[in-house]
Amino acid sequence: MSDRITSWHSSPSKPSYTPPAGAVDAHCHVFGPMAQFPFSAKAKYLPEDAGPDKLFALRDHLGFAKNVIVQASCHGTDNSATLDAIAKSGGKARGVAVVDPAISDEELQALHDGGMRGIRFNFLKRLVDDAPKDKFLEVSRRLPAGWHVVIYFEADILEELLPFMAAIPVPLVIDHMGRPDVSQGPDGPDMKAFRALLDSRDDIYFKPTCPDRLDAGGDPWNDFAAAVAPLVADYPDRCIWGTDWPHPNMQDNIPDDGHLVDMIPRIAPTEELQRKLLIDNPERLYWAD
Ligand code: 0GY
Repeated sequence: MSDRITSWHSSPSKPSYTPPAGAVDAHCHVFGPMAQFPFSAKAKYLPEDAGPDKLFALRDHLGFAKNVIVQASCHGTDNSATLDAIAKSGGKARGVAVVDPAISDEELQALHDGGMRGIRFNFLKRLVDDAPKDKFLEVSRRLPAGWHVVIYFEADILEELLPFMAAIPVPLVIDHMGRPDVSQGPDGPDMKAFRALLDSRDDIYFKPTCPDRLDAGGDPWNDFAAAVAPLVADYPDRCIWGTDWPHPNMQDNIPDDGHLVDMIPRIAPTEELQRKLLIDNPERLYWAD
C-alpha cells in the first residue's frame, strides 16, 4: 500500500441546521499525524493526516461543542493518536478504544484516565483480519465501570452475532445501525431485524449515521431519511449521532459534512428528539463521570 487517501471534503458547507448548544459529534476519528503516530502495519487503507486541529476546526464550523473520537482501524490497537486528540481537546472530547483483548486491567484503567469510555469490536472483513468473539467477550467482562462496547457489523451477519451480543454484560452501541439496506424502507427486513435486536435489551444504543455509506441514491440521501426517521422516533433514548469525519477510506461520493448535519432535523424533527440525540444520550454514555 503506498498512496495515501484524502477521504474528506476540502471545504464543507455551513449547515442550514444549527445544533443545540452542547451538541456532541459522537462518531468521528483522527488519522495520525503519521510522523508522530504511524499507522498499523495491518491497516487496510493509508490515509492522509487528519489530526485534532482539523477535527476541532470542523467541530466549530459545524456548530458542535464536543466530540467522541472512535479509534480508527488504520491505527490498529495503538490508541496513542486518539488519546493525543482527547488530551488536546481540553475536556471537549472522549473516546472509544480498540484493544488487544489480552490488554491488562492496568492498561484499561490508563485508557479510562485518558478519556476512553468504551471499546470497539469491528466485524468488517474489509477493515480487520480477525474478530475473535470469545476473546472479545472475555475483555468485555472486565471493562472499567461505566464503559460500553461499540460494535460495527453489516446487516448480513446480524443474526449470527445475536448470541454474542446477548452475552456482553455492558451496554452496546451499534455503529451505523448495523448497515441496513435503507432502500428497503423503514419496514424492510433489515430494519425489522435491527428493531428486534433493539427490543431484545433496553441498553442497546445505535448511531443513525452515515447516509453517505448507506444510501446509494446519494446526497440528499432520501432513502436514508425515510428509513431512519421512524427508528429515531421509536427509540429516542437510544440513539447518538456523528459525522464519521474524516470518513475512513471513502474515495467516491465523499460527503459534504454540512449536508450531513442537515440530515439531523430530517431524522429527528423535534427539538426534544434533537436534544436526546445530540446531548442527553451521548452525555449519558461518555460524560457521566
Ligand atoms: C466508520 C466506518 C468505516 C471505517 C472505520 O475504523 C475504521 O476504519 O470505522 C468504514 O470503512 O466503513 O465508522 O468509520
